[in-house]
Amino acid sequence: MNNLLKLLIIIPIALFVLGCEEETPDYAADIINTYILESIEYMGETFDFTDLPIEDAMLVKITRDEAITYENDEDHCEDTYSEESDEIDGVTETAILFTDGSETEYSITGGKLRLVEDGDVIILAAYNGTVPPASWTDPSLLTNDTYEPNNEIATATSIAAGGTIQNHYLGACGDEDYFMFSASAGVSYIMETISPLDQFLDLTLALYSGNGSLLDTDDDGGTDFNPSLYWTCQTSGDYYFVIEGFWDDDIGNYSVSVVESSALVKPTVVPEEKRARPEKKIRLSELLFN
Ligand SMILES: [Ca+2]
Ligand SMILES: [Ca+2]
Ligand SMILES: [Ca+2]
Repeated sequence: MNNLLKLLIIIPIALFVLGCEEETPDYAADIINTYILESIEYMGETFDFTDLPIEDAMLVKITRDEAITYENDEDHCEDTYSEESDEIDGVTETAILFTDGSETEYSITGGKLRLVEDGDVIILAAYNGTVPPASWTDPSLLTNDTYEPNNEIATATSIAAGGTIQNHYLGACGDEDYFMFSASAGVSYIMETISPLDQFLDLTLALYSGNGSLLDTDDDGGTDFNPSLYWTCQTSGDYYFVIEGFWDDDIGNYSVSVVESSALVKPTVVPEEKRARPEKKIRLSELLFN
């Protein structure tokens, strides 16, 4: 066979092979992005995380070589966060293949990445913020409580004793929310909090006089794990109360109010032993890429 003939045969074959390679879709490119966990369907139950403050969020960065999950430290007390990498071997049309032999099914629905693992469905939405978010490395930065700072009497939030409800957030570890209200001698007041039961927030309340002496406290006198304090004012003036978590990892939304009570008799509060709280949320990263 002469050289020209050889070339005529080889060139089309080479072009065909190259062409095939070019046509292999780059599936990885479709999913390379940074995401925020939006919801999980776990053992048949759906958990929606769209309203979570950023300090409780889980972030996922997918690159060509790895899937990295980021989570804040568990009780948000530290300036640390966790970062867990799973090495990616390849991406097919329907699955992310990891170097340890495991794989996660995926699809892209409405611009969101939908992962399926052991029957659990994980929805990730694109995330444009910084990784890690500022509040993960600076626990003093709260993202959704406009009343901060209020961690001491001097910066207490004013609350009217007329039943106005304020929505607060018990944030970073050690967050204390101080309130100030004006009370009149002879009038009784009820201070109480309400929190969504699914947050398992266990709040406490302590009442102080204007000079900072402790007058009374309550833990679970209200509904669920919420405090409710009934108190009769002896001397007109400004009074303070502080809302805190019973546990170090109590974090979440609650509402608070102070109402004048016209009740002539102090409501009977049945003393109750401290109730055990259900185990808090599962560590989200444990559900991913395992
Ligand atoms: Ca707060
Ligand atoms: Ca505070
Ligand atoms: Ca409590």
